[in-house]
This record gives sequence, structure tokens and C-alpha cells, in this order.
Amino acid sequence: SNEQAYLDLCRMIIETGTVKEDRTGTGTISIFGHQMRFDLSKGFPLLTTKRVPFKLIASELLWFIKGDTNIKYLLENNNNIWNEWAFKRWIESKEYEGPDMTNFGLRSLEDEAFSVQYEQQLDKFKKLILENEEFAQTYGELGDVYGKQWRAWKTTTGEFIDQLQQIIEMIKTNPSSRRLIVSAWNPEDVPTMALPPCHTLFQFNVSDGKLSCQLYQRSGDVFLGVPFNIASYALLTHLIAKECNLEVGEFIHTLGDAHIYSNHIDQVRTQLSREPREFPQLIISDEVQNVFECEMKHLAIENYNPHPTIKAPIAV
Ligand code: UFP
Repeated sequence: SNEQAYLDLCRMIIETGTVKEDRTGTGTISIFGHQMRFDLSKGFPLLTTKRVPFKLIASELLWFIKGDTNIKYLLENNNNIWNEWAFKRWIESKEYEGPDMTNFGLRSLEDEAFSVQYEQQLDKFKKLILENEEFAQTYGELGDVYGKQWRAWKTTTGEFIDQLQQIIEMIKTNPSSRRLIVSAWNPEDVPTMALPPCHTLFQFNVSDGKLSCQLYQRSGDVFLGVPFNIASYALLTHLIAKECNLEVGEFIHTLGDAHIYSNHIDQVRTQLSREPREFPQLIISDEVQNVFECEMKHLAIENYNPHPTIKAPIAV
């Protein structure tokens, strides 16, 4: 299968990468500039050399597609992947009265007692988001994240551009266009953003009745982030192809800084020792007439038989 493209990237970073300090203080080995290709007609690229949680990827993508920027929707779908970003705002606010949570990401890895306190505060935070609408509106909101940039890009004149809707219209009416681009990178906003977009820009291309997508990702955590990112954009490509009555072509993943964190190296070696299996299939219910109406119940993955999960700490 073309899982090999991912495994080759891991091997190349370990063998040829340079040691690099990074923003999170964890340390990485990294290479700059790499491209992987996944033929979507040959199975859905959900890695099999470790279990990758499709439901988390799908609910995050549906959240982006809706233009939602509040973690409440994610929590309702048992999806915790954006919690830390919202939690950070809360602990830095005047309203927060618990123990000091400064630098919680690294501290909870190094200090057992702190880690317990952190989990308590995070649980309290999640509960407040789910049960208190006013709290959710204030502290669940992430602001300028993908949902905002894809669906409601703010112009200098105060209007909003729905990039995703426009691109889908263009794929239907002018499929040979070479301008089928959605950009998340806004130089005006970047200095004030908690996490400047990792998926900077993506482009669609229609040829031979097949829809392909290329993503430019400026920064990729190759062990934890990239397997999610591959599946997410593959799912987006499938959803748009279905709406536009096209077959799926390729997902082309172009990476800028492709890195493995120093505390993920053993996990990557374990993964590289495993034999890849057949990719699973994605099933999208025929009830889905347009991408904006898609819900979790419309999506399923079949014949997914991965090797077991490999745990690793996330750098925040
Ligand atoms: N990262 C990913 N994929 C994502 C995402 C984040 O790999 O979808 F949101 C990783 C890349 C990097 C970190 O390790 O998160 C972002 O840090 P920086 O902004 O310093 O590149």
C-alpha cells in the first residue's frame, strides 16, 4: 500500500534529519521540504502500522467544514484534541481561581503531582464548557482557526469570504481551473494567533473526472500530527468529490518543516518495525447531498485492521 510513503518519511528523518531546537522546548530532528502521494482510489489512507482514531479526525474535519470555532461541538463528540488551546485562555484569565497552571504541557509530563492537578482542572473546564452556555461562549471559542478561515475569511472592508463554498462551486462550474485554492494563512492575523495555521494552503485539481488535492503544510509533527492530517484531507477530498460527482484522485501532501520530536523516536522505531497492511475503505452515506450537511452518522470506515495504538506525549 502507499503507507510506505509515510514510513519512508519517518525513516528519512531519523537517518538524515538535523537536530533542531523548537518553540516547545522538546527538541526535534527535522528535514525541510518533502512530498508524499496517496492514490485515494486504492483505499483510504488511515495508517495501519498503528491505530489512528478516525472518529476524532472526522469530527474535527466536520467542525472545520461547518465553520465552527468553538470546542463545544468537539466535546459533544468526545473529541479532546483542541482542549489545550482553549484551556490556556481560561487559566490565563482573571476568572480562573485554581492552582497555577503555567506551562502545563511540559510540567504535566515531568511532575506527577502536577499532572493530577492539571487533569482535575481540565475536567472542570470541560464540564463548564458542556454545561454552561455563557462559559462556553467565552472560553470555548478559539477564534481564528480553520473553520473561520475556510468559511468566513474577514476582508479589509469587513465582509466575509466563504472560501470552501466558493471552491466547491468552482469545481462544479469550472473544473479545469488552476485556481482552486483555499488559504488559511493570513499575514495580518499571524502575530496574534495562538497557533498559526499548520495547514497553510490547499489546492484542488480535476483531471480525467478525478478530484485530487494538494496540501502545503508548513510544519508537521510527523509521528502524532501528520497521520491525522493525511486522513483529514483525504476525507475532505472524498466529501467534495462525492458532492461534485467526481471520482477521487490523489492526495498530495507537501511538508515544510517535517519533524520528529525527541520524545517520539522510540515510538517511531516501533512503528517502523511493523508490516503495513491493506488500507481500509471509507463509506459515505448517500444521504449526504452536500458537504455542509455531513454528520458523523454518515461516515464509516470498513476493513480497518491496524497494529495497536502507540502512545506518545504531545508537545504544546
Ligand atoms: N501540528 C501538526 N499538525 C497539525 C497541527 C499541529 O503536525 O494539524 F495543528 C504540529 C506541528 C508542530 C506543532 O509540531 O504542531 C506546531 O508548532 P509550530 O507552530 O511551532 O510549528
